[in-house]
Amino acid sequence: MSVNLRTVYAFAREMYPKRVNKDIQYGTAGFRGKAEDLDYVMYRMGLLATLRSRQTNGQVIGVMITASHNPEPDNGVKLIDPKGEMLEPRWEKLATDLVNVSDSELEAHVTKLIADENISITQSSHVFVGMDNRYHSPRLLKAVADGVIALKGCVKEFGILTTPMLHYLVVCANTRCAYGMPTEEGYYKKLITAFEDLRGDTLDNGNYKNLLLFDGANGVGARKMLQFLKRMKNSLNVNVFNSGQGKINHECGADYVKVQQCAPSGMPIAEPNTRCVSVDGDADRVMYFFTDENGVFHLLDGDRIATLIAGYLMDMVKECGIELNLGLVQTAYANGASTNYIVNELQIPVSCVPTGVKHLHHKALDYDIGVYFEANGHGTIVFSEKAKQEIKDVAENSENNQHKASASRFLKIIDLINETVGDAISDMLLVETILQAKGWDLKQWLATYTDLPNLQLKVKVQDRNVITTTDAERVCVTPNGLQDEINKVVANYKKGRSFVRPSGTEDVVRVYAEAATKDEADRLAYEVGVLVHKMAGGVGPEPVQPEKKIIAHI
Ligand code: G16
Repeated sequence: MSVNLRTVYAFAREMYPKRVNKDIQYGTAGFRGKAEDLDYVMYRMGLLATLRSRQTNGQVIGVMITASHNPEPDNGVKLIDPKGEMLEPRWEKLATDLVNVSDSELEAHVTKLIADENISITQSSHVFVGMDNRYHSPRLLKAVADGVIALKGCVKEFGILTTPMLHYLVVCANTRCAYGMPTEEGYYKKLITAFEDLRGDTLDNGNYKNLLLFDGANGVGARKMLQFLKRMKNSLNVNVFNSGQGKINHECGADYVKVQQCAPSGMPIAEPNTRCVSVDGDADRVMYFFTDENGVFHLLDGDRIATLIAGYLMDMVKECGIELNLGLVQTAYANGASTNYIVNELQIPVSCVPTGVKHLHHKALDYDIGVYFEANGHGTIVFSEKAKQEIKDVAENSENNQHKASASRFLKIIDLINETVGDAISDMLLVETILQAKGWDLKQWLATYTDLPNLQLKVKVQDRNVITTTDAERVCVTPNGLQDEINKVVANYKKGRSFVRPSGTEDVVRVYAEAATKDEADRLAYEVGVLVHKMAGGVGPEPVQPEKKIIAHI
C-alpha cells in the first residue's frame, strides 16, 4: 500500500487549516479548548492515531471526542493506547509537536515522524472513534475520521459513547474478545450479567434500600444509564435526572457537586438520606451524596469510594484464603483524613502520584490488586494476571467450600469492574454491590472516617505554565518563593495543607486547601489564591474573600 502524503497536506489546507497560532499542549487528558478552535487538532489526531496504530503492529487505537467535565462550549480529544491506557507519554509529546506545526510544514513533519519512529507505512492500522453528546462533537468526529482516511487507515465510528466504553472496546478488540465482546451490547452484557449475579433476589438488605437518584450531568452518562436500565431486570431502581434537556455539566455533574459541595440543580428534593449519585459529562467520574434530615449536604467522593472498595477487596482476599498485595493510589487532592484511614485503619499501603489517571493507573499496576481513585471520583481497580489466576484456582479447585464460594464471587466482582479506566457506571454498580452486601446506607459509609474540611479554587493567570511543581504536585518549584509564602500561610492553620498546580484541562491554576474547620479551609484557600494571583501573574479580580462570599449569598 502506498500513502501519498500530499493528501495529508491537501486535507489540512482545504478542510482543516490551522487558524490558531498559539501553541497548545497535550494536557492531563489530551487536548481541550473551545470547540471552534479544534477542527485542525482533531484532524491531526486522526493522523497521529493512525501512525500509532501502525507503530504498534496494527493494534486498535481509540480516539474519544469529549471535553468531559468542562462546560458545553469546550471540546477535546483523548487518545487511547492498545491496552486501554492513556496515550504513552512519549507519544503525548509527538502529539503536541504534530498539533503545533504550521499547515505548510505538516507533510514534512509527518514524513519525519514516520522515519523517526520507524513506522511501516504498509502496516494495516485501526482507529476506533467515539464522541460525547456535545452538539459540536459530530463535526469534530468527522475531522478525526478524515485524518485517518488521509493516511489510508481504517476507521470505525461508534457514535455516542462514554469514554470508558471506548476504552473497553479498544481492549476487547486488541485481546481478540478475551476481555469481552467489542460492541456496545457486549459492554452492557458483561457488566449487567456480573451485577445481577452478585445482587441476587433480595434487593433491600438492612439499611441498604434499592433506590438511587442519578444525576447524568446532561451528558452521555445519562443516555447510557437509561440503556443499562432498559436491559436490567429491575435489579436496581434508578431515577435518572439531568438526562440531556439542559447544558452539559451546567450546575450539575460530578465536578460541580465535588467542587461546589452541594447538590446539583435539576434534581428533586429527595427524602432525607436518599442515595444520590452524579457522573460527569463523559461518565468517567462518579460522586455519591445525600442530604440528611437536618438539610445538611454530605459528599462521598473518590477517596471515600476508594476506601470502601479497598477495604471490601481486602476482606475478599482473606475470605478466599489467599495472600495478594493490595495497594491504593491517590493524588495530592486526597483528603488527609482518607489517607490516615487507609494507612492506620485499613493498613493498606498508599502511594501519591501527580494528577491524571494515566499516572494513577501506571502506579496501580505495581500491585497484585491496585485500587486507584482521584478525589474527583475518577478511578478503578486493576488486577495482575497472577491475582486473577490465584482467585480462579481457588474458585475451581479449592476443597474449602467457603473459600471456593468467595472466590467465585470475587471473579464476578472482577467482571463488574472496567479495569481499562475509571468508569462512572461500572464504579457505581460496584459501590451498590458493596453497600448491598454490607447492608449499609450512606450514613454508615460516611461514618467510617471524617473528612477534613476542604476547598478548591481556580485562579486565572496570564500563563499557567509559570507554575511548576514537584513531589507529586505537593510542592511548587516556580515562581520562586511562592512555596515559601504558602508554607508561611499554612503554618497558621490547624491541620492546614495547601498546594497549587496548573490545570491540564482548563486555562487556570488550581488551589487546594484543607484545615481543621470549614471556615479555616475557606480562608486558607483564599489566602493561597491571593498569593498565586500576586506571584504568578493573575489576571482579572483576586479570589473573593470567604466572608464576602457568605454576605453575597445572603
Ligand atoms: C481529567 C483527567 C483526570 C484529572 C482531571 C482534572 O478528567 O482524566 O485524571 O483529574 O482531568 O485535571 P486538571 O486538574 O489537570 O484540570 P476529565 O474527567 O476531565 O477527563
